[in-house]
Amino acid sequence: MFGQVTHALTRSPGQSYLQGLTQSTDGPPNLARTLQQHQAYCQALTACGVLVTNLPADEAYPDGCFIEDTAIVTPRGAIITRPGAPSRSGETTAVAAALTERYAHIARIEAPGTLDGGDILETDSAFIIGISERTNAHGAQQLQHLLADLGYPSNILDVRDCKQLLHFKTGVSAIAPGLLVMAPNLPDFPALRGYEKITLTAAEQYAANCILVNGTVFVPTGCPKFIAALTQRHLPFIELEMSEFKKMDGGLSCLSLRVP
Ligand code: CIR
Repeated sequence: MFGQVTHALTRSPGQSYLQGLTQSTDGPPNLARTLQQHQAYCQALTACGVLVTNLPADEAYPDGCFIEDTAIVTPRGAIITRPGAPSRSGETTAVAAALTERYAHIARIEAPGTLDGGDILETDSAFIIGISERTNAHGAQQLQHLLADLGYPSNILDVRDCKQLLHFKTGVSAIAPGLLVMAPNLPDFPALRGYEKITLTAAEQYAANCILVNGTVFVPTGCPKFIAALTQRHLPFIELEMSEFKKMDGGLSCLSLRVP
């Protein structure tokens, strides 16, 4: 079943969270609220039947809670990434150790490739890999080969001209078989044709990064038009306050590695 999740890895934000990378102009995050929002996110996963393993914070990695960027996990194997931001490269060590308990074989993106999990969209029929400021062509091609070894088709596209996108999935998510939710200005990429699309308003475009967990769509608060579109399609949803993660350019997908 598409969007099925049995187990998720998350990582607590640490005291150093405020020193993380961001281009947001929303101001500095409040650490207490960040921890509350992270806890609510983990509780929502649990409420949807997911077994959550929360890794402890490592103060050396202010962006460590955005754990999605460190690995690609599939039912057939896991791939450790090589994050494009130098300050984040060491985040993979603890994640690789945690995944070793679950996967017999773990592949890796190697230099000169760089790749962030936030650039990898998994739909019900394919993986779509975005080349961004974080994921380069080497990384994208390596991942395409590694996914092919596991029997998964994939496409590569380039989002570097989309200046408002940190990662490909900042602008698009798959929320049901054949259904995408998209930011308003995303180009008409051939790889995205053939999907039904919910196109968000500019005011709600932060919700273009959302996740499907065992039939429930996780949505950031403050998106009534998106909620109306989900309701019209009889898609269950949970709203989560994400203000303190938005301030650090993070969204709902970034906070977990979801193992099918
Ligand atoms: C960063 O700039 O790397 C973090 N502050 C935010 C990462 C968000 N990750 C994601 O969208 N997958």
